[in-house]
Amino acid sequence: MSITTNITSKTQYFLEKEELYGAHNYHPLPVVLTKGRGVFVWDVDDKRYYDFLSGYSAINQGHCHPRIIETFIEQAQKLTLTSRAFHNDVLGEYEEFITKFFGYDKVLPMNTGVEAVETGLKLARRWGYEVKGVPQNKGKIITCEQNFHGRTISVISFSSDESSRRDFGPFTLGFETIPYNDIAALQEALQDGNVVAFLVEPIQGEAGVVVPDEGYISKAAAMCKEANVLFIADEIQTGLARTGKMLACDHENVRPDILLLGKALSGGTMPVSAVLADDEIMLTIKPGDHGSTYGGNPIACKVAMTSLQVLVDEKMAENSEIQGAHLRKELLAMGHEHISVVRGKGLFNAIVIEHPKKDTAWDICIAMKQNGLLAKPTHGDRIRFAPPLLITRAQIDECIGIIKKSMDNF
Ligand code: IF1
Repeated sequence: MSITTNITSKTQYFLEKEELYGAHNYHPLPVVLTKGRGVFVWDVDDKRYYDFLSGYSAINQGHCHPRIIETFIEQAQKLTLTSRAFHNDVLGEYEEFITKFFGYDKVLPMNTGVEAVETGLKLARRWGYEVKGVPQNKGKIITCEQNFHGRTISVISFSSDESSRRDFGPFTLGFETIPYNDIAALQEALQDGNVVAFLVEPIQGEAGVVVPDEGYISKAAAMCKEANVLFIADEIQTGLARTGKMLACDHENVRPDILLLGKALSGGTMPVSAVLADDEIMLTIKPGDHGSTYGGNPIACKVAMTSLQVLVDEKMAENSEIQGAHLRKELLAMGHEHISVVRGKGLFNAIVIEHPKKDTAWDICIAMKQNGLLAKPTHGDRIRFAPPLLITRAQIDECIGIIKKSMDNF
């Protein structure tokens, strides 16, 4: 890539190790981090940065949140894993906590986000056959173009991203992809009586924080209800206060039939995901039908409870709403000739860079790095701005200064 200046020999040392011994499945910014606290991370040369990615929204509560870390350590010293072959004295308490928190009958605990997605898809199919009465193996799930739901073979089967799919076939059947934010396309797709579910991100993250028209999510949910089709919301990235409400679906008062959570459910400490649904759906899965070794482990359960409680106690949804609006206002006020779009909700935001040179978004991210702010480009021309949700107005203003200074060279 074009500019990779100021890389110290210490940084170089770690970059080389990864290059030599790690699979080349990522192209990270050339910064090596060693410490994090709140909205800040530090590199191996002790340079401090604002984190404007927040571990793809896993760090909503801020790096190394003291209460989350304390909970983690306390449980780690007591009991870490029982597997689900035996009961433990934390799982039930957590299940009660999270189901009451979000208002569902039941929860199914998993680890990574994509496992929650796979679980949601399995539940929808099972419900389709056992409750809706769809003929065996005819169940169909509707998904959206430009979606991102993870990287298993089934989930990439309905991806429209060529690099995620290339040479990974053959793919899983039973998915139909329609344009996002297109109510007419959904109406059409719902005509098929074998449709069991509609899987959607309330705001598309990987696509570059694509916010659908107001009313899209509520109309889509209502149409699914009408057609006896499950509305599955992937809130793995949009949920947990990121967009200014506890769930992005809350902006339109929608209660998904199946709710998928991950990432910030552990405040960035370990993979913790969850699938929430009511009994009619959840009880179609019987003992032995589905699960995972680590799903519902005592550390995960304790950490998830604290992570959710911290969001509430520290009013992170409210702060996300306020600081996000301020950030977008200031980005727009900058009126920079190379920023063609500013969009987002709460602290889930992106700008689109318009510049004759192809790698400009990457180069801007390198410049922001030199100036003390970390963000990552996607799709070549988009940069996501998603800091931890405890960021203050003064810090946002300082970051606006960094962004402006970094962009002024282009
Ligand atoms: C990568 C994006 C973010 C997600 C939604 C499920 C998952 C994700 C809505 C799967 C994961 C990640 C994973 C990371 C990059 C990333 C990402 F740019 F690709 F879209 F966050 F913005 N549903 N998102 O966003 O969760 O299994 O990873 O825990 O794969 O490189 P996971």
